[in-house]
Formats: sequence, structure tokens, C-alpha cells
Amino acid sequence: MVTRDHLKPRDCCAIKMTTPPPVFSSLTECAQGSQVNHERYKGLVDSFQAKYGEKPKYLVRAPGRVNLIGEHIDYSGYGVLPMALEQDITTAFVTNDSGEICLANVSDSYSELKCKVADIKISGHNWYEYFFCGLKGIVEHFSIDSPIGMKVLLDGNIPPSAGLSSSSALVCCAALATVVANNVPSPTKKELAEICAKCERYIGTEGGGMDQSISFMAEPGVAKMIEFNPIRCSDVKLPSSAAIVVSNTLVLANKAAFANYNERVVECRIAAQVIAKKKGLKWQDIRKLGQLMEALQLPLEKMVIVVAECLHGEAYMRNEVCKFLEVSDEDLASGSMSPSTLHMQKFELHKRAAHVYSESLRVIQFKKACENPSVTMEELGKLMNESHASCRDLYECSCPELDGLAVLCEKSGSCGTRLTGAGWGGCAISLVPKDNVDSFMQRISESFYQAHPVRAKQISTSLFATSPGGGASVCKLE
Ligand code: NG1
Repeated sequence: MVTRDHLKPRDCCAIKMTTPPPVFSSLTECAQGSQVNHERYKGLVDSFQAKYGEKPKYLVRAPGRVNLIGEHIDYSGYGVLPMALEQDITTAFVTNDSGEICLANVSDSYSELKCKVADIKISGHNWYEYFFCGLKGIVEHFSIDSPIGMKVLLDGNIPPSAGLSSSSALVCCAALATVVANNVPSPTKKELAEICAKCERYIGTEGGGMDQSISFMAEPGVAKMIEFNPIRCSDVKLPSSAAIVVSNTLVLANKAAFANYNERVVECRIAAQVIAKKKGLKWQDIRKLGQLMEALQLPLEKMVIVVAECLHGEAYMRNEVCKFLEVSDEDLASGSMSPSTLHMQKFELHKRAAHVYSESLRVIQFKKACENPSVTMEELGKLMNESHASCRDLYECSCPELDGLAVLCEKSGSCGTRLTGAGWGGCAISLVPKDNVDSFMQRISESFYQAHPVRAKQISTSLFATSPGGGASVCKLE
């Protein structure tokens, strides 16, 4: 039986979380062995000088991530298992006392911006608003009265809208740069992760905190099991013979542009409330499926059964939910829904809750399997395949391209393949024996990318093997 008490954080990880992100003094240290990043950082310093006519004082980087298993469960309060990528968002900057922020990107496809830090507004989904989220989060959290002015140049190599968390990397990078620029006394990785998980919600998505946590807490060579309320983590090491290969469908997964993500958050909340009422709990106090489990004091395996007992398999119509909870339509909207989901007329409560509890169980099984020295790749791959099937059938956050790619990956030698991140496009990850990575990638290259002219052009950034990278850091330049 698995209860939440089995998930006490490892002491060493708990200590590391209470340290601030590392500060390096050279680009080489900052690149942590990545030749690609080293070259990028040098290029960024040169571009900064060419643009602003002075050398940057600092470089701050924050990585993207893949999630190995545990999709769409962080916002229900359950642990997830991500690892950081080598790809990151990096910002070079100097400070001044203008009170203004000049924000530019090395890529011409992103517009420049100059405004008073005090005047920043987060209303739409412009790229720089993710930077503003991080900046505003720090300014508000530390009650900084007159935030310092900054000239900033950004460079990123995380494919955007691909489920690899480029948006959170930008938020985390901006937050850490704001901390350094304003001399905020050493916030810890944990504190920064909490602030960034909150402030990215200014954009309008009700995320759970996985992406910001791994961006700060990642360490080279290990994936992390991250748990919430409060945020904590422990190391998970994949078998030494295992490699992770990322393949991007190139179907853009821009969750801020659609309500799908927040709709799932609302369905999970209402599912928890309906079950709570059925079980005689004060349902108004329950907001998350994780909270419901705690209130019922049951293990995850039992929660899967509770879902089947308490919720019917059809979608619940809005008036049916109101009637059952004995609330008016307005009260349901204001108490359980969110501004971008007010249009919802039906709710898939059974499917969503069944996914959350079974996926949470798979995360724990995956972690335990990794701790077993005789674990097989097939065992881990099976959990990943089951996770993908659950995302596809119960959570309905896959898409035909991801499903098709998963089938190709299986035929090409993957032990397990699943979508990673929010889904509805973006990337799949595959667990592949290290010895077979080249042949696996060759097959996917031929069957998925070369056969398609648009995909073929982007293959070099879309299909790659990866291993766990380090977390956000600062580089102090002279
Ligand atoms: P991405 O893949 O970055 O859209 C989102 C959420 C995560 C998590 C996953 C699904 C944000 C910033 N990120 O990730 O918290 O819920 O979806 O597992 O909202």
C-alpha cells in the first residue's frame, strides 16, 4: 500500500534545496561541460556588447525539462519525476538607476521592449510577459520599493511550445536575474521555486509547480522526484544502461492560448468536490484530489476504487453538478471554476480523477523500480507506456501526431514512450537502451522526420538524446 508518508524527502536533497542557486565566475563553469552552451554564452556576451555598447555584468541561466512520468498531477498535489535539459534560457544584463527595463532577444523574431519597471503589465501572451512574471514575482515577494533598471539580452535554445517548459525557464531566469540585480539576500532554491510557481500564474494558467521546481533544483546526472505542499525533492537515478530520447512532433502546444489546461484543473477540482460530498466530507474545503485523499486517509490504490464507486463514467453536465453539490450556477462558477473556464458545460470527472490517481501510483512505482538494482528497462518502459495511454484515453491531452510517433518509437526499439509536459502536441520521450540510441534515432529520423519536408528542416533541434542537466545558476562576469 502506498500512502503519502512513504514519500518523506531524502535529507541530502532537503538540505540542497535550502541553498541558493550556485554563482560561477566563468562561462566554462556555467556551461557545466556543454560545448554548445559555452559557445552560446560567449556569443550572448558579444551580442550584448554590440547591442548596448558595454559588457554584461552577469549571465543567468535556467534550464527546460522533460518529465519522465507523472503528467497533469502536480496541480492535484501529487509528486512528479522530471529532469532538467541542457537546453536553457540565458540572460545577460547590466543594472542602472533609470528604473527602466530594456528587454531584447538575440533572435529577431522576438520584439524588443523598453518600459518603467514600475509600469509593467501582464495582460496577453507576449513573450516578454513571462519575463515580467518572474520580475514582478520577486519585486512583490521581497517588497522591493524601487526596483533597479536593467538592460537585458536573452538567448534560448529550448524549442518553444514543445512541452519542454521554455516558458517556466524564462520566468525562473527572469526571477533569478531580478534577485541578483536588486541584491536580494540569497533566496534558496526552494523559495525561488515557490515564488516562480506562483508568479507564472499571472499569465493565467493554473500550473502545479513542477517546471519551476526542477529548473532550480536539478542536478547533473539525476532526475528528481518532486513533491508539493511544501515543495520537496529526492534523487532518482535511471539504470546506467538507459538513455532518454526526445522527439518533437512539431505540433505547437501553447497552453496559454487555449483553455484545455485550465479546464483539466477545474475538472479535477470538481471531481474532488463531488467525491467529497458523496463521502460526507465538507466538500467546500476540498480543492484538490490530493487533499481529498488526505481527508479520506486512504492509499492511492484505494482512491482508484473510490473513483469508480463514486463517479459515473459519463460526462457530468453543469446542471447535474450544481444539483448534486446543491449550489447555484453562479456559485459553482465563482467557487470551483476560473475566468478562462466559465464556458464549460460538461465535466469528465471520472476519467480525469482515474488518471490522476493511477498516474500518481505509477510515479511511485517508477521511483521504486529505479531503486531496485535488478530493474529491467521493460519494467520502466511499461509504466511509461501506461502513462501515455492514460494521458491519451483518460486525460485526453494527447494528439494524433503524438500517438502516431509513440507507435513508431515502439517499432523502432523504444522500451517505453510517452508524451511529456502538458501535451496536445509537443514532444514524446522514449526510454531506449544506450547501445541502441543511434539506430533508434536513425529509424525515427527516417520514418517521422525525413518523410515530411517541414519536419525534415527542423530535425537537428527536434530529435535528440538527453541526460539530466544542472539547475539554474548565475555567472558573475568581471
Ligand atoms: P508545460 O509542458 O510546460 O506546459 C505544464 C505545467 C506543469 C504540469 C504539466 C503537465 C505550467 C507552467 N506547467 O507544463 O506544471 O502541470 O503541464 O504535467 O503550467
